[in-house]
Amino acid sequence: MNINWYPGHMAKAKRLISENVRLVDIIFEIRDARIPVSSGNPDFNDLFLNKSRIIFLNKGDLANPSITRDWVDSLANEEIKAIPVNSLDPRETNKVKDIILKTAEELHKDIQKRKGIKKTIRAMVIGIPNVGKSAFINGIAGRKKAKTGNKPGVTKTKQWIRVNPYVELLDTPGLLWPKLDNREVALNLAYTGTIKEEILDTEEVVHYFLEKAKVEFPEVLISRYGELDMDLKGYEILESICQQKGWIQAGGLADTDRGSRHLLDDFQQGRLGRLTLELPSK
Ligand SMILES: Nc1nc2c(ncn2[C@@H]2O[C@H](COP(=O)(O)OP(=O)(O)OP(=O)(O)O)[C@@H](O)[C@H]2O)c(=O)[nH]1
Ligand SMILES: [Mg+2]
Repeated sequence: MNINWYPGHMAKAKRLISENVRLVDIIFEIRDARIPVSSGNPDFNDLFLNKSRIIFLNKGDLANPSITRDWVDSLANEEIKAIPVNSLDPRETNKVKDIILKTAEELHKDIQKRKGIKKTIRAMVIGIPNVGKSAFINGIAGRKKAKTGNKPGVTKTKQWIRVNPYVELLDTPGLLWPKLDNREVALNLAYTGTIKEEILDTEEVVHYFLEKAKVEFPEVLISRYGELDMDLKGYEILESICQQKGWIQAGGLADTDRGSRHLLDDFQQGRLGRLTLELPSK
């Protein structure tokens, strides 16, 4: 795939984040629970060296819940605190808010004890594009303060949002992987909608998605699209799906352009069920 991964506004986003690191007490990293590895930008490790960090596995409602629990355990083994969440469900964001306020209160008291000042605790919310940073902040703050949207690149600049009298969250623009020489990571980011649709070859992306699906979760394809021959190649399965669904061009050929967009949307909206694409290593 030939994709311009790192456009100018990414360099700008990175600068903005690194300039603000010193202003914050803690980092909240938002990842996608369906791809907990691919959605963690390796740049963050350098940018946030020595800062305490909590990872939120967002879009938990779209991921396989038992694999999400495995991820939380596996990250805990590496001494990384990870918390699954669905940012669109107020019951879940309220629970997360309690955890955040408790952590902030501890920090607040600690700073007061050491320095004798009542300091506002500031957390920077970071993550790759479209992972749900702004939705997460809105969930925690309990109102629609940060603009969200179902495409990458919605948040263009930083924005502080107050959660309570002594806690503030900083919304930041999504930061893509610096370079994407790992094809599997690139594809995972394409499947989940991190990369702008306009610069993707959707049919190629869906071909690879079907190559994976036919091995790892064929029953999901069959239950959504009907009987399919899993010995076929990904793009041939796409053609069969188009035929079954009646996505046909004039002349009777499969409309794979339309079909691939439907299929990607079905996955992204959870209509294929709760699917996690990356497993923790045992
Ligand atoms: N199903 C589900 N959708 C979510 C969740 N969190 C966010 N979304 C959706 O994901 C899309 C992206 O959310 P945003 O909050 O705009 O993402 P962002 O990380 O701020 O994106 P940028 O600002 O573009 O980097 C929106 O359509 C949200 O409604 C979640 O937990 N579950
Ligand atoms: Mg945003």
